[in-house]
Amino acid sequence: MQGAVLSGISEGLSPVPTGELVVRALPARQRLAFSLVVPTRNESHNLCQLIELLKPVIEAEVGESYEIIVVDDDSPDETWQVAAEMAVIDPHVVALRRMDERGLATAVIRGWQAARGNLLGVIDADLQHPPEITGSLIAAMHGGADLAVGSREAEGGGTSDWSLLRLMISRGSRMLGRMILPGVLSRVSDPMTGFFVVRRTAIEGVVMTPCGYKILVELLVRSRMREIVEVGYVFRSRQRGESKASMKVFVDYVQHLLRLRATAREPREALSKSAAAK
Ligand SMILES: Nc1nc2c(ncn2[C@@H]2O[C@H](COP(=O)(O)OP(=O)(O)OP(=O)(O)O)[C@@H](O)[C@H]2O)c(=O)[nH]1
Ligand SMILES: [Mg+2]
Repeated sequence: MQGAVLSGISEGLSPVPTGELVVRALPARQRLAFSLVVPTRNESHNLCQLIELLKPVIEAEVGESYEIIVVDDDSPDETWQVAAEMAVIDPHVVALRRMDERGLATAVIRGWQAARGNLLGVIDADLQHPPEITGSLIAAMHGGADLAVGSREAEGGGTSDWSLLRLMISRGSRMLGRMILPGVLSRVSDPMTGFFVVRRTAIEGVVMTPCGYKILVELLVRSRMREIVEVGYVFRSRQRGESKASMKVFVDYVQHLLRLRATAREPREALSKSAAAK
């Protein structure tokens, strides 16, 4: 793995990539069909169930050619330990424990940097994203899309039991995003979703600088998405563990939008040094 250093390595844990937030090209012989990143912070009660539900769904689409990469930010409840124990017995599970970095969006990119998949996905650990929809997202990618988005706004989508306040914040965030980045965020009905699959080649070599939670917004601005497909899903209520969503998430989001608007016209393409050297 390029640019990786060993950090917090113990049995079952894999090295955490460091340096710029860029997904590099991989030789074809090393690649898998699909890598799914699960970012975690205090999700020890949800992780095993999630992975058990995901595996048959993914295997129905790609057989054995996949990995599920848990990226935990050194959770006090030791989610990283649960992931590491699974990684020891299951070759499809990869566990990363981040010691020096924090935040959902960077955790996802670190996971993708460690990933070998031609298709790269992300799903929340708390079962709010229905695992079975992962199969529909992969199938949409097999149909040729560059991005398959799990959407709460598309047909069949929705939110289960959100309070009026949460609904208003979510709708307001979407409207704000469309005002600040009109051409980009209107390409999908639910740019705030954290449940999607992207083609590796669409993001290879693109330096990302996300802040906070909203990684899809970053991708829509910086990467090369031709065909985008949406799959409706109902965002379930959290059964176990605590939410990490807060007002700070909203403030980070607004800052992120403004920064993306300032830099969107000059996307920073980082040619992989190794690719350039070849
Ligand atoms: N690695 C990492 N994962 C995080 C961080 N913050 C949240 N997560 C994970 O990202 C996913 C989404 O976070 P949630 O707290 O569920 O956010 P949410 O779904 O908007 O809020 P709820 O509906 O209240 O659950 C979950 O799997 C979290 O464990 C973080 O700082 N680092
Ligand atoms: Mg959640």
